[in-house]
Amino acid sequence: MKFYSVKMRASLNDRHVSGGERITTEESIQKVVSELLTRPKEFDFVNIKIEKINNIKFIEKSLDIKTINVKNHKEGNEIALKLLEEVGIDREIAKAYIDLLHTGANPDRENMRGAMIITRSGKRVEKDRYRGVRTTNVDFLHREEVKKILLEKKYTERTLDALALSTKNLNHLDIIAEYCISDQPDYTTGYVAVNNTYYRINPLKEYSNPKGGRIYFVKDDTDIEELYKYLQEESFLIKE
Ligand code: PML
Repeated sequence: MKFYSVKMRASLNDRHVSGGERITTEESIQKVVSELLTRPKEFDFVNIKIEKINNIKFIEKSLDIKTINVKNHKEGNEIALKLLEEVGIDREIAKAYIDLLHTGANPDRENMRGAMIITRSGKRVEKDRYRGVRTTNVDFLHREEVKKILLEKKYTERTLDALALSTKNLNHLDIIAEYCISDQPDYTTGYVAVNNTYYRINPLKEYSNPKGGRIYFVKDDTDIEELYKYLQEESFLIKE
């Protein structure tokens, strides 16, 4: 079977307003393009890129999801730090970078476009502190079925996309953990992905905070070039 990557990004007045990506079969390209085009509420520019994937790989199963409801984002972050400590990430190191993410992690103290990469010993190693690294080219083989199951459990489409992304991340042996909060001011549920589990922590950030992003915690001897190639170029479908 042939698979295609379909990517959409829309902007208004030169500001990014919406984006999305799918991996789909040849027969479903039109349907997927139409669906993606319903995402931006308003735009003056939209770019749709469709590319054939020559070497698709499969991941058998997505991370398990566990939801942790807490009183407030401070309690949520305490739990996040404990989960990270359990896989050997130093509490002070994790806290310093998490605080940075909540207050703007690029050199202008705005959001980065992609993720920070932090080694276990605390070095910040992404190649560009504005761009960060972006995990792309991942989707569920049966996206609509997985989406239905997640929505029935009162999760959101954001969970679906984030679960795919973090499943690809943790499939790489050098990524020990991921921490994520949305950059949407009203979306306060975040997650920590560790030990094959996507811990959905609600809330993980303060309501109305426009800052957000992702941190990938990696082994000290990670080959950064190879990691970028894996995250940005290799294509994966998650079977279930
Ligand atoms: C969830 O609801 O499971 C958390 C999703 C966080 C998504 C962050 C983002 O990509 O905006």
